[in-house]
Amino acid sequence: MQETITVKGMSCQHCVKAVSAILNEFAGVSEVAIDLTLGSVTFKAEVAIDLQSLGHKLDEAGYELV
Ligand SMILES: [Cu+2]
Repeated sequence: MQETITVKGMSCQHCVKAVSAILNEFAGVSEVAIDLTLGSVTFKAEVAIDLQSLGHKLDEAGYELV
């Protein structure tokens, strides 16, 4: 399934890489695409990912899952 989330705090390609890397830590996630202007992160997930865990990891990296 395709999912789209909104992440606050991304401002450059470094952020794109960092957030992509976090998403890719989750099993079954692929095709992560990030729109910096919108702050949107779109990805495919074979299984539902744990949004609480994702939010925690993003928080640790200095971003916020909205
Ligand atoms: Cu950045």
